[in-house]
Amino acid sequence: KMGTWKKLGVVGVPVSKGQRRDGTDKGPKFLRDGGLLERLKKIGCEVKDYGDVDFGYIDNDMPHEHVKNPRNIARGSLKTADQVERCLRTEGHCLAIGGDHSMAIGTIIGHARVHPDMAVLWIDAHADINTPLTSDSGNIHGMPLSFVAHELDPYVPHMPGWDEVQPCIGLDQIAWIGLRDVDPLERKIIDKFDMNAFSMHDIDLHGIKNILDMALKAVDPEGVRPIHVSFDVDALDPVHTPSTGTPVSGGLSVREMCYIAEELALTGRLAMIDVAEVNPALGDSKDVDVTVRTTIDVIARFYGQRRQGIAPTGTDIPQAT
Ligand code: B3U
Ligand code: MN
Ligand code: MN
Repeated sequence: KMGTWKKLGVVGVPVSKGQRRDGTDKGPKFLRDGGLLERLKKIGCEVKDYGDVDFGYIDNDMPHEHVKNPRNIARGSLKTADQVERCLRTEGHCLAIGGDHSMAIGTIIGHARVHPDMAVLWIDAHADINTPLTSDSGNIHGMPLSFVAHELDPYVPHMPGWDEVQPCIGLDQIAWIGLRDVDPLERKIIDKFDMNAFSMHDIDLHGIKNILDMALKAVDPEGVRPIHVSFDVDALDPVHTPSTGTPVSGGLSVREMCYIAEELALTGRLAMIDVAEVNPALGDSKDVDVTVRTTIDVIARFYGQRRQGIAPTGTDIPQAT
């Protein structure tokens, strides 16, 4: 075991146009103001802040069929990919704080340029694998996986501004944990390609330890691949992360999520973490506070903070004289 990543770069991805509600664009600010970077430094991380990706704004971004904001998302995704690639090449690890989950189009493309063999653990209530043709909502945050997977290329129509957004991973490199709101045609995709989808039902049946083992075995059987965690805070039960756009009851407990984060940290292979769908515009100030605090707590466990405590090196128990 190599231990945990201690050197990392933080990239803010202030995107909100992948879904209908304003506010996720403030996610990076609230996580920073909530003390995320200080917390990581306190647990021994060497943190470089890459700031926020400049999403700019394209006017007259008319929907393509019913898909909303296609040009803004495409351009922002490519900028995100460039920033993530630079961060990974320089720091060796990237923490991307969003932003709605369309952020992962850019983070996965950027990560795949550096580690094309990575394993993606998608921790979410939702599968986010709608294509523009299967999506009911037209919200791109429900589609990111369809744009990055080679096998789905024939199912994804051309959209204006999307020429350079190209698939970069195979479906066998992806596993979900925490699913409980999967659209019928998303299920069709999961079944057709025999994908690695672990729902809350599976967690109830097997327990979180076995499910994490199964998910890792599915995407990384040899235990050698760089790991990309895409963590949608709505994977957690809405009592823990109420300030999010599409809460679904019956989610992961903080304990289950801490277990996942602590175990993944111990692999020593975490290369990139996305944190998506914190929306500080939703709920009252208590809701925002608990959402931000819980999210930062979970993030810290991906970087080595353990519930069992960590003894300092080079400091002994003070002796009474
Ligand atoms: N599957 C639905 C709902 C949804 C997906 N992701 C979130 N909500 N957060 C859709 O719109 O594609
Ligand atoms: Mn999501
Ligand atoms: Mn979700």
